[in-house]
Amino acid sequence: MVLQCNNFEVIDLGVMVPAQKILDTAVEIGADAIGLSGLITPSLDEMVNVASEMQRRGFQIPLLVGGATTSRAHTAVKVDGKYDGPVVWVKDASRSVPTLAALLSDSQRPQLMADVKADYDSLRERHAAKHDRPMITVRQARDNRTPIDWDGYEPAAPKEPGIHVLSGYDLAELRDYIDWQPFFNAWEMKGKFPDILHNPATGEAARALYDDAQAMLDRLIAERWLTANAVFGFFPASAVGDDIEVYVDESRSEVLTTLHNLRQQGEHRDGVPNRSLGDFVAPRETGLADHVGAFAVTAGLGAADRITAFKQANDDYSAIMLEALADRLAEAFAERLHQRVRTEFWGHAPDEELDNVALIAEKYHGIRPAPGYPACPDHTEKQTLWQLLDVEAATGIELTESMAMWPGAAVSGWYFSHPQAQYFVVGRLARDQVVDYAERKGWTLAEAERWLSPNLGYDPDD
Ligand code: B12
Repeated sequence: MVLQCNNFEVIDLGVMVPAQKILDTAVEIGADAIGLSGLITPSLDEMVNVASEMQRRGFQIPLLVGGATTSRAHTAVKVDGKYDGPVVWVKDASRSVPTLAALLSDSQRPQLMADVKADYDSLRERHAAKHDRPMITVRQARDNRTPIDWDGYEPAAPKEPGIHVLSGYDLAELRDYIDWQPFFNAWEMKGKFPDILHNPATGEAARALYDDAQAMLDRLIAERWLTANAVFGFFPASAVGDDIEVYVDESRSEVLTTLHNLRQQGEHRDGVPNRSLGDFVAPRETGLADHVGAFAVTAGLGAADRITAFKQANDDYSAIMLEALADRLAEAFAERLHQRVRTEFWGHAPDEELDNVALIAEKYHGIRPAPGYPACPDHTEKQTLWQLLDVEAATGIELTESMAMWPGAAVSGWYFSHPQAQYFVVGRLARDQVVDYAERKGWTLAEAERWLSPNLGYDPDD
């Protein structure tokens, strides 16, 4: 949109577009440049594939890379080497105009590419040095697990066990749970909410945006533009090593499925554990009757058609606004549902009373990590979640081949109730853990290295 506003003609091919279609279209229309955007890490691999295909087919035009999950480092290390033409990571949409203008100008391109090359060379060097940082073996990491005293611990039994579906959830209720900070981030407005509304420099623009958002929320709730659905459930479970066994029923005699977890392997200071999500469920040998929860929510059903309609009417502003609000409502739904899970459905914190500020600051017991987030970076665990809750049939949320959810305004994850459960970053993995993980998942090592590629602490080609 920013490029279009600056007189570039942009052909938007949409989401989840195969490399072949992108490249065929580029040839067909004589494109001057190709741009790729990535939200979650599996799309990073696809970018590498597109770059390789551009090389194979003899392209020479620039390839621009952007989106939340991309980085200069990834572009330098993984994408740049695959294609001899210019490959440039663009920090945000506003940078796309000067960057593309320079790339298409014979006089400016050499300087830009010299700067990019120097920058990427130094990033590649730094990346290689990162592999030298000390790591411990997976066995040592397991010996340094989160210290939880299971003696005398009484896991909370879910008040309402089994699987629950909530269809057509009340959007007016979810509105109060919106975290407005990411909304302003999405519009690239810098500053903290709610102070941003009163900032002398940007307050007026921020207030106008906020007012427009409230007006659209009023309409979309009254006219039922969006449908919010959720499915969630609680299952008898035990930790076995780093993994979590989920049982068919409370007799715990038959395993229904296994949730696979990764463990931090960086060398930590004394007293700092090497965490894994498996630490937060009672180990099988304790004999404790613990549970784990799973959920998937969306507030985006119905959004796509309306967004297309806004775009067709050349109302890009409303299109972005609706998308941003659907995303906020999905996140608000995840927050509200987790609150209800803690106080009602699982009920491990029945007396909790927190306002929205305290909820956003996560001042509660228990966590809801989502596959793809730093504590559980393996996106493929969503497949297990989809099977466990029959997510698509229950809610209409589809899981694509590259582990994205459709509609886009969707969140899925796990519930842990232990008071010591906390978020953390798994970070880099050594080969011993990847080999072990591949075995547990029934993958080849190459498959494991592909799905875990953003976390590898070594070069698989070495
Ligand atoms: C908003 C958000 C969401 C929203 C909306 C998602 C959506 N449909 O867009 C919700 C709450 C629904 C969500 C859900 C999920 N999310 Co999310 N989400 C974010 C968040 C907070 C912001 C992303 C965003 O929209 N930014 C605003 C936009 C405008 O910025 P942007 O994407 O960076 O793009 C700008 C530039 O990069 C540039 N740009 C973008 N593309 C291109 C392309 C070109 C060619 C150019 C020139 C420029 C350019 O222009 C844009 C404007 O300046 C990020 C964290 C973060 N701070 O980035 C996590 C993040 C992207 N999410 C993440 C994850 C894991 C998920 C989930 C998988 C979690 C889950 N299991 O439920 C789901 C996946 C949803 C799906 N549909 O599959 C991870 C991804 C990391 C990873 N390992 O894959 C992130 C990075 C969080 C994190 N730190 O772990 N998410």
